[in-house]
Amino acid sequence: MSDDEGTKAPLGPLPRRNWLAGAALAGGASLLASRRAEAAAPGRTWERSYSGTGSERGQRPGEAGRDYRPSTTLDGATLEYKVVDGVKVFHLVAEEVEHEFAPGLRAKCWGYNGRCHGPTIEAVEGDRVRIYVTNKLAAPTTVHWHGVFLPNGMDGVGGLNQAPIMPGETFRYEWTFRQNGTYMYHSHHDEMTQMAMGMVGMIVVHPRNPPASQRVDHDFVMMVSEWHVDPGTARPNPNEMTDFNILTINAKCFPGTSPLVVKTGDRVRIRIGNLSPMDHHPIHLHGHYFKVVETDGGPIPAGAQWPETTVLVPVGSTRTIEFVADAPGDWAMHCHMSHHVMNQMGHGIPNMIGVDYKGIDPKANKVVGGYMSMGAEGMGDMGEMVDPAVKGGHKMPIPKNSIPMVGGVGAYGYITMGGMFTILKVRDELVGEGDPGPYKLPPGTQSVVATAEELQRDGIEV
Ligand SMILES: [Cu+2]
Repeated sequence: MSDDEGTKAPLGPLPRRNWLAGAALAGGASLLASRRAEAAAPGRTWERSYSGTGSERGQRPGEAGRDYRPSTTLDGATLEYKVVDGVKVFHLVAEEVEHEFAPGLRAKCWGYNGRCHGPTIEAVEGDRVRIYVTNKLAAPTTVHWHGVFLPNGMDGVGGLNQAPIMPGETFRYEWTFRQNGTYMYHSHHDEMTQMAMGMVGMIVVHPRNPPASQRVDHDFVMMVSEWHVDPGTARPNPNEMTDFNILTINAKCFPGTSPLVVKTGDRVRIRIGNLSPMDHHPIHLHGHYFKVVETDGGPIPAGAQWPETTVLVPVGSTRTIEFVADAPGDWAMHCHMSHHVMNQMGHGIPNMIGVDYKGIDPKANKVVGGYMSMGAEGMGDMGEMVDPAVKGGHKMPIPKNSIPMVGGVGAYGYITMGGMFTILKVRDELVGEGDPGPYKLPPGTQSVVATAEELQRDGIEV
């Protein structure tokens, strides 16, 4: 099948692989076929991407409820659209945004449509989309549609595929989605600055008429990222290469992240994208195993999926995981890099573990007023130093516009994690929307201090 034929071919509901088989039949002498012949290894095939054929008509615009179950971007939003002559029309506005990472920590970021990150763009395979991008920043910008098969001139790389969108200008992007899956969009002009300032977002493309096996009860969308905001300052520092001090899920750091609330037995999909400047993130889920079912390159055949509890999401990739939430409780979900589950204030401090600093503080205070040594038993108590919810309240002054290094208040004490951390809340019954509060543990199922009788019974000497 030539590209030309591709532009004329109606987009049917054929799954990708069937479509490819059809393409191979239609063009027996094609490059595709000759490449197949070269592929000597059994089971190995060459497949085409679909970019470069931009003028095909779209199908009937997919409708939420009828053609797909909408996804959920916690702490974010889904971009609205209208249908004009059978085309879904979206409008992204690049602009500066006052953003709150967590209560007490705000910064002037760059994003889209009044939020950071930008809203999730949601569509259905076969939809024709027209996306206007208005630049209200002081700097030029473009938008690249990561992972999407589209004509080269719509790919959004500033200078390479298009002129930059100058401040005040509005550009039009247009294509027909010829794939379903999880993709991303981001600035592709002065990427180092603009992505570090927050100019990223997710794209969800649902299959048309998915089989029952692909239907889920929850379809969550998560963009993970990392930032450097010096305590007391008001803007992310895009020049940072290594020392990120705000690690986020949908641009929120714990305790600012909203929990994922589901019912026992629900089928759950989580689409995770990573557009951090520098780091890959191994995202770990407690209490369940999941399967990685797709990347931004396409679906993973069922026979090639394997069980995991941690999925590494490299920079510039998406990983979609699916599982059955069959274990009631409050389950942690977080990046497993331990420096990625902390907030500001965990940087540039001396290692004081094991140091007996009694006697240091009075002497130091004569030279540096208000000096306080910390960290002799680690960093677990750092959050309590400033959280007014903790008995004793503010024990230590912190710079304006900054938050403690770790965590928030849990049902049983301080949660010594921050940053890229959230909670999967699985409940047998759900009343209303939103956070159901802490899980009530069934009696006798919680780890508690061992009794003398237990220790004696089991011959444990302490
Ligand atoms: Cu991480």
